[in-house]
Amino acid sequence: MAQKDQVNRPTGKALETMKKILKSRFITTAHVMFGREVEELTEVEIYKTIAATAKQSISDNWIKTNKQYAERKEKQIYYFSIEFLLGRLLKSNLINLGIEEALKEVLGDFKLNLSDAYEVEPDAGLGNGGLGRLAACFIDSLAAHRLPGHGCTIRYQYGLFEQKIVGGNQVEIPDNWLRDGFAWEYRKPDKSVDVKFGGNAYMRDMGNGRLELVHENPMIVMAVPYDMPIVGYHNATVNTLRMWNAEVNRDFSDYGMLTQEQIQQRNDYRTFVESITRYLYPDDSTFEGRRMRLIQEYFFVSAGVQSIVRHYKKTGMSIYDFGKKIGIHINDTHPALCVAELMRILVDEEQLTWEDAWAITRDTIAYTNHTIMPEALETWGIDMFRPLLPRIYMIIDEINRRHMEEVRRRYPNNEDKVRALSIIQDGVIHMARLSIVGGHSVNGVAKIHTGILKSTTLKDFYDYTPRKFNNKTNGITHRRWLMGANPELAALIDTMLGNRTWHRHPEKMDGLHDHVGDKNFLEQLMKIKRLRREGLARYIEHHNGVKLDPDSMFDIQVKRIHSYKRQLMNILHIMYRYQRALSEPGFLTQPVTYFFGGKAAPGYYIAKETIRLINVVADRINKDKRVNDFMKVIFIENFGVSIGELVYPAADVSEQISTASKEASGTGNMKFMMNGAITLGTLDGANVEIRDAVGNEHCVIFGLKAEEVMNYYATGAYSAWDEYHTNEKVRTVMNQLVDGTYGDFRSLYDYLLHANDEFFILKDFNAYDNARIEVMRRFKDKDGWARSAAMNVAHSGGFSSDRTIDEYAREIWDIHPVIIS
Ligand code: NBG
Repeated sequence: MAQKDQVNRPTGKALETMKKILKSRFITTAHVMFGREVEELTEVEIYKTIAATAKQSISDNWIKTNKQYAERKEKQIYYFSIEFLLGRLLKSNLINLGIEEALKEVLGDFKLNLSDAYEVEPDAGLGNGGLGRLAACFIDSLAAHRLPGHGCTIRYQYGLFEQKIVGGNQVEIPDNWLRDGFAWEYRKPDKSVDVKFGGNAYMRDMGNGRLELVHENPMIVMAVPYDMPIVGYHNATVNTLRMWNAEVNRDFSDYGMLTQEQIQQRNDYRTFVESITRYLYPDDSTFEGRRMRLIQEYFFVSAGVQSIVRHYKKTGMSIYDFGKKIGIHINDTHPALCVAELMRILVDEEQLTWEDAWAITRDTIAYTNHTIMPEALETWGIDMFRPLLPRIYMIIDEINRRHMEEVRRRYPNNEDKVRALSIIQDGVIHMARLSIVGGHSVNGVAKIHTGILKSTTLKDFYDYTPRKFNNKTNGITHRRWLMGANPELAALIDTMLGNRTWHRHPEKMDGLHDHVGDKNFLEQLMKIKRLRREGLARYIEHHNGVKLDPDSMFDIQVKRIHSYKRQLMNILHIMYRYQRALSEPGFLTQPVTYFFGGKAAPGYYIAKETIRLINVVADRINKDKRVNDFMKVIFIENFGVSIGELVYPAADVSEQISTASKEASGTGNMKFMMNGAITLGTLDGANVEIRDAVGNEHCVIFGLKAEEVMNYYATGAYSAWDEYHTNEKVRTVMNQLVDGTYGDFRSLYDYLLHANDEFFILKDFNAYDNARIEVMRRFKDKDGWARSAAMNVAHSGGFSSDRTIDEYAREIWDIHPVIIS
């Protein structure tokens, strides 16, 4: 078994044979797709030819996988997520197929460079941040572990906007990622389903004591699936990510006999339908364009659940076994309508009793909560919801009526409890509550987060059904974030461990622990870190026109820009150090390059002002010769998955400075750690578990603890005004926001004081200052630092999404590996 789990790369004769096959496929593909010789292909055509060549290594296994799952009647899991932030796919597919090396050599024969082709591929940016990227890591791990699990999402025509910085400000450009077509998708029009909106729904008495649903005059939207193969790592498993596209109804061509009014109606209908899957909402914590968002949610939920039931029925298994054979996972509440949609199908279409349908639905569904931020906990007003989804509303109302009966039996004469547990309250539908009541499992994404859900955010539900609650700490795929992004480090780990078992069993990376005293290993590690800093420095010089010192300490904060993530605290602290440096020559002793990267939601003023402040300060400092040998500040434009692959490996310090209790998990923290950066962070989200894994000597923790933060909120005992008046460091930099030092940033100044510093930026400022001094002190001790970097790499295996997915598979989904042969 151990032998089988070894990852072997083809060598010698096997490699030659593989190259021969790939070469002939490559040439033929160029002929078939473009009618050209390889030498005549454009850059984009080269990329597409390589992708199509790779697809030939995928398709057989894809067909086999689907067939064998169906034949063996294995339980299947469907991961519903309104976002999948995949990034580029060519490289990860080649790595998973095990043909990257061979293809590199084949291309070499044509004087072509595989890494140039990688750069041509646009990012599939169908996500905002952590939530969408987590979904992408999960489907990678499912396939790697041969688990029968698939994704379900929306095929947005435009992904998350492209960010340009113009005059320091963020400007949003539409991300037309499908412009040149998407190489990895397969349109499946024969698998389309109809999704119904609006109209009038009611129960009609059939006269024989039976009631039947009538849904009159709904607007019908055709949902067309585009399937993407999800390739397992060095195995024959190929799962599916299904992306739904909204299209006008099939019989929509006959204009012959229409009146002007009918033509107008049809045009309105077309405009509506085409808008459904046009944009990804550029906000992962608040809601804009609410009605359209709800339409998107029901659209992909209804299409997805209908197609699952249809497929399931084809296998010939009984509908009563549905919950044993199918799992539907709802990634945050956006797909929460799965609960009601599955009930609708089982009751209205499959004619099951309510009780049977309800038991099946609860067996099928499980829910992950990703935030405690109140503005991100979705609710829908009935006045908007009901006209749009009349039948779904009726079902939710009935679910809630029965649920309330149960609650009243449990807590007689306790109407406070009833209100707290009600799915519908004061004219509003609470999606998290629907998800909890309609499923068998609720999980948070890091230990501390799950603890807060139980003790605070979802306390009433935890008390009511404690057994549903569990924790699944997030993870990241080490294949993309280490083996793909940092091949030199991966090779060093291979050498040190003497085998590649860790590729499949990342927890085996902890074998590196025995080598942290090995001078040679640490030297190699530091060499690789420098190499990666040089790479990032080259990119920045090209993009930002700023020359960096690759021997300076790279201190990096990359993530969405949000007040609770406290990029503002970071830049205020840089302003503070700069100002000290100017007044105290010799104050700076350690060269540091500070990096920021991340997008702000277009309507989020404070976040956009924070970006502007960072850029104004960066510009000032980078041009100031007095401090330049010791500090530079960089804003990385358009941060996303692909730029991340360049950034994480180059970091020395990983800034994870959210207000304790607010960051559910964070996953960037894991990407940094796995590449040997030291965490500078609060005890929030998965930072807590990172600290537990490496120990206090190998990370730097500071600031208020979650309980302290929650206590301040509960008692109101904190005053930003007092902090401002009593803390000189804070006052100095705050004043610089309004005294013209950097122009006018009164909005940020007012925000901090008027919102009573809701995220404790001023309160944590001194602790942050001390922590940063401590980090620099440690960085100067080269040997100690190298040891810390090594310890972080060594203990990062537990943060692979392979571990996370195994836990979901065993503890929530009850699915098992299926060997495809
Ligand atoms: C985000 C959290 C992160 C977490 C990711 C993935 C939402 C709603 N939540 O802390 O803010 O890492 O989810 O779980 O996007």
